[in-house]
Amino acid sequence: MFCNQCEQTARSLACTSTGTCGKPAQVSALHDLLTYVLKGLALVVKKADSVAGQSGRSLVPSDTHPFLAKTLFATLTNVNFDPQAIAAWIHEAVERRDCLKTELSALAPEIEFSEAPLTFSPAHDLGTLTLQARAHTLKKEASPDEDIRSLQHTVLYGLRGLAAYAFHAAELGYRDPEIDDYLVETLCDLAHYERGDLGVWVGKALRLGEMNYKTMELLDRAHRDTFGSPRPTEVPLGVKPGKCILVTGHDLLALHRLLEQTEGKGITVYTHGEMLPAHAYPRLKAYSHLYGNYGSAWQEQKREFERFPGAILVTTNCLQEPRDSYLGNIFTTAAVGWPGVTHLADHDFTAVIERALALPGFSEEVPGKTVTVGFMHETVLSQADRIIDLVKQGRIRHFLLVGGCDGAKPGRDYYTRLVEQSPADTVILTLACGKYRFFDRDLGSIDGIPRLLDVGQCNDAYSAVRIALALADAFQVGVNDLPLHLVLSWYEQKAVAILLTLLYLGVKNIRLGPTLPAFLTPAVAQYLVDNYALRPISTPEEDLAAILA
Ligand code: SF4
Ligand code: SF3
Repeated sequence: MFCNQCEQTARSLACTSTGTCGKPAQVSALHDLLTYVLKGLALVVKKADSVAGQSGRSLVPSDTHPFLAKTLFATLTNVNFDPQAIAAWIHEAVERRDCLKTELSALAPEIEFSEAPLTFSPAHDLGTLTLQARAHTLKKEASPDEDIRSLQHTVLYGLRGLAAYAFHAAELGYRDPEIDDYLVETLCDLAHYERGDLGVWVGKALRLGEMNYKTMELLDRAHRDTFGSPRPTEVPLGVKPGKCILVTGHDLLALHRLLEQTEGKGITVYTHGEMLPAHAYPRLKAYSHLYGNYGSAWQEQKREFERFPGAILVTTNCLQEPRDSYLGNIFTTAAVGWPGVTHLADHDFTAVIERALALPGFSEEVPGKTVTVGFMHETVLSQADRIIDLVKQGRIRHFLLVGGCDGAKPGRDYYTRLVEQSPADTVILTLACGKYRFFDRDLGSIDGIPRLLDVGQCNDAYSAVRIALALADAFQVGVNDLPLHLVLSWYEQKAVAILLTLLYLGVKNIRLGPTLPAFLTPAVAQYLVDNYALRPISTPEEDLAAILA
């Protein structure tokens, strides 16, 4: 086993026996094999596209790209641990590949299918399939040059993150042919890992950042068109008596379908983790049984799920191994899976609802604080004139974007301390699950503008970028000349995609923690330091002093 794609990789090098995330070696091997056969599917899609270009008829079924997106998403950290589910996708990818090969051969017999991922034949039993997988690990299917391999893995991990956004957008009916083509193109590039020098792969990493920006923009549009533009909304953190369902993850459509199916059933729906910003969307908050937020970030789930007296629906990352105490209460959907946990397809949530009705629910009201969510780009930019005036008057001196993933490492309290120590003339924009470290702090406001603005999920990083670019425009300066500093925390591969987007946009001086990615070799990391002044976090005191200087 070799996996180094996330921040909690063993010894900050790689997980080589079992994942710190709980991913067994077999599942890791199957993730790698799935990636390999997806490259094979992409290679034949590319050939089919070139023939279609000549004949004017597309041979590629329209659900191919969403399939690529969903299955790449399944290999992201803490998404799918179910060997049977992954094996089924490996077989489906090969079936799709072979159907397309047959059609293509009939139309253009001169086309050759000699590249290795185009001829690979998967075994039907799981044991042999796992043995086959060992020949196609991510390390073997990449350049022998460690710096080029580092960039190829950066592109692959970024692609997994981008695929998550593309999957959510496609579910809502939003596709962009450029993004679909990009998924195929990049998988083909990764299949031809022997091609291209260091400079070429740096270019591909930045191209990923560009396409991730477009994908996040598409998802932002899909969310706003489908659920309405987010508005500041107060969310209770307490609970009320009654039957209940907890929904975690990022998938707003799954939440919407659950709200439709639970309407009038006497069940209260709570959000957890990255689902918190859902409360800001008018067409979601219109459901009166969507009540509040329970718990915090993903790494606290075992304790929080154990105490929750209802059913739990996991719509995306980050899933941890369920404890026996709530194994019967938890359900997965879409790309998520855990062996032994009931998986619900096609947004049919009957089983979750039945389980919620069978469980006791909360017996009494527990009052709690409230937090305000919904400061996505439209809301913040509707206040742009006031914000600009406050900056000109010197009442807002700094903007800090303190956002990104949460995780289990003790060093992550850096972010809490940074926020707590930031001066009163600082506005803090935050997003993603890392905000749970400080999301309920009362930081006050500056002339009615709250000092802590929740921009949403990691999926809403587009909003933060839009806000930064609009402020730069208003002050007629470059984004690096704004009194804005980015202090980011990363854990999984959506954060990798977002980081590449920021680099593509030319954003410099980003502080990244708790550690730099293990998949960056010293030479690649140095390239980022030299060209983007990317640096690891140090201490809140030191970093704040440097930022505010
Ligand atoms: Fe290790 Fe992270 Fe890979 Fe899990 S996803 S096996 S923790 S590197
Ligand atoms: Fe969090 Fe898993 Fe990344 Fe969406 S839920 S930010 S870590």
